[in-house]
Amino acid sequence: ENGYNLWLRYKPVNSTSLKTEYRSYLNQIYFPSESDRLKAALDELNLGLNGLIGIKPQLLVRAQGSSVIATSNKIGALKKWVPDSVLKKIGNDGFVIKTINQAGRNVLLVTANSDLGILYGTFYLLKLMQTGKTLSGLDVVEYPRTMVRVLDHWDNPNRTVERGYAGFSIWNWHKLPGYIDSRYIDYARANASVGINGSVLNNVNASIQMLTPAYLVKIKALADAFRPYGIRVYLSVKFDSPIELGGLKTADPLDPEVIKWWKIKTDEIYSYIPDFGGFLVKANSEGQPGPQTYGRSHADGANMLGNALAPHHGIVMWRAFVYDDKVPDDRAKQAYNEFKPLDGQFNANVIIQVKSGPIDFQPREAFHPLFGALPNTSVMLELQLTQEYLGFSTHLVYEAPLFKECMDADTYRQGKNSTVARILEGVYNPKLITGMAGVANIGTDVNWCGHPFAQANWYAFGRLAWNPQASAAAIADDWLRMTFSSEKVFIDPMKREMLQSRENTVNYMTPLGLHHIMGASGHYGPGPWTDNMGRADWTAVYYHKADTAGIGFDRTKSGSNALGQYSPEVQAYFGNLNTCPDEYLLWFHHLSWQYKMRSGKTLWEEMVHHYYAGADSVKKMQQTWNSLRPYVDQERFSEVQQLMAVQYEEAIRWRNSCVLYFQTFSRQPIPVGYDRPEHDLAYYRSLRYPNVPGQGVN
Ligand code: BDP
Repeated sequence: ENGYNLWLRYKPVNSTSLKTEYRSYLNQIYFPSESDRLKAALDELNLGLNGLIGIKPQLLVRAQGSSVIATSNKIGALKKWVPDSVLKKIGNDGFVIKTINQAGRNVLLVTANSDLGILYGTFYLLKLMQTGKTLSGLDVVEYPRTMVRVLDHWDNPNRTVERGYAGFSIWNWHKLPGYIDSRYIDYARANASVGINGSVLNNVNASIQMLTPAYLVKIKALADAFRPYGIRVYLSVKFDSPIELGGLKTADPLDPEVIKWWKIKTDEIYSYIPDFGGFLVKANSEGQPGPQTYGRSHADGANMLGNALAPHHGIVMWRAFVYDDKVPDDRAKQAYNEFKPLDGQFNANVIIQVKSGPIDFQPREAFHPLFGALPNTSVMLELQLTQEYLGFSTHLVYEAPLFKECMDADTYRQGKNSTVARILEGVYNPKLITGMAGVANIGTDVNWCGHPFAQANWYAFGRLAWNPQASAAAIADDWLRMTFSSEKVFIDPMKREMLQSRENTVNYMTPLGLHHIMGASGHYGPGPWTDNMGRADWTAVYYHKADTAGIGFDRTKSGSNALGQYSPEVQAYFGNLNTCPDEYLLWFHHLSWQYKMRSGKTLWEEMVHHYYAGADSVKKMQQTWNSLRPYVDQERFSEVQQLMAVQYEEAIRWRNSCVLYFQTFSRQPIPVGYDRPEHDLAYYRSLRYPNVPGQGVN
């Protein structure tokens, strides 16, 4: 196995009793499939059942037999089992799966309001069988808690991928529109299986080429291929397109010519793609043009595009990832400062896309202060699946715990328990659009994501966008069963490793709240010494602020007071050294090397301890993996084994580099009991990574 089939492998069910049960339900089914979407669902069911239990079900012409899979207007007498209140609750995308005992006979019912709901319900049913669940006594009511569930591809027209570590872009622009690679269909299947309903095809550092007719026909071809799977396409657009593409003198969002240009361009896009999703915009950030270039606000810019999209029901996803080194303030504060005053000024079809933390997808950040601070504005969460700051596709890092840490954070903006997740679900303002975006980790590698375990991050993103309350452990459990094996002796230890993997990486990279100390530009290995990047906020020293007195970024009142952007409860929690968790210590505080930690160790000793524990835990993970050889196919076993060996080497390198570098400030010995680094600091500083993939703008 090479990993191509992701979590949709449909391997034969081992248990005889389950096999018998599944067959008894699914031998004969009523599954009307007059639309492309329903055909896609039925094809998937056939594929799955063939693999899982070796049958091709007989299709009935009426709502009878032991399985009925149809929209609620086609289920005849079974309708009485599905109250209108439930149908209302599941909305357009949800579904119901119920085992009904009717006149002594069990009937499996999958129903929904729409064909899309049936597609999602079919994937759910297949998941139940893939994970070895009984189909008896089911009473499932599922519906997504967010509306816009999109992957953001940072793919360029030349097929390079910014921060992409899985080969080249899967969009073969040259062969489109004539050639539809079967990979596009498998991509759409995988997305639909977890409820992802949109795909932003190109990099936020956008090329204007995407808006040219030559590309629009290609984009239309992708949109047509994805449509049966409920996936809409979106485009990242460059704010200056009216100048660069349209030949206008300005891109001022209030200029009538500019307004007209975008309206005509938008209408043109919809003439190709009637269900086009809308635009994603990175404006006035990292050199990208934006409305501020013309003295206008983010709201002016976003609303202008929103007006062009509104007649077609499209949306604007406007990114809050803005910072400017000309602003003489903590980078962590800038997005809040720019967006908070604009609350309530955005059009109804504009949603602000906010990264999990205020810096940039670090292994650990405090949650972004904009969550909860914009009660009258639609806000979506942007997560990064591609492991830009997490060891690329060589390190095994299951990101769901990182995502959950942000989503479970309590903003206190609407009282206790107003978590980021609840804000994302639109609990506090039902008028708003809701959504989640994941920066994709997908490329041309045969296993899609570069590392066999990186697929889990794509999977987990979809599951969490569907239900932000889902647990990282339950998602890992399902993914492992479907991707590798359902054997308990495999699942238990490997799930533990997955759940621990992010913390391991934090430990050997950025423990105790450290951040942004990776190698310059490439963002792969350690670079705590980086101090010369042309602008301070791209260096490492800006963030760790180590000196002989201590280390850490003081974001309390005595420092940048970024903490002041949170609710009073959160300020009190992080601001007080008695309550601030160790994990966030140096994110918010600058402390002396002698500072006494809860463990009784000094800060220096504690830091060293974390670096060593992080590297050791990778060794332990290798041992676990080696012990699981009997449960994994040879090819993937060996791939993961090799990658873990690289990860271990890298973890040691991170550890030694950081410990030796910070030691130049702490002037303390490495405590006894820890191995001495093999080389001196000069050696680690001299190391280079040639040909780092996925280079970006900074
Ligand atoms: C950073 C990346 C950069 C992206 C930027 C963004 O280093 O390549 O362009 O984020 O999100 O993480 O726009």
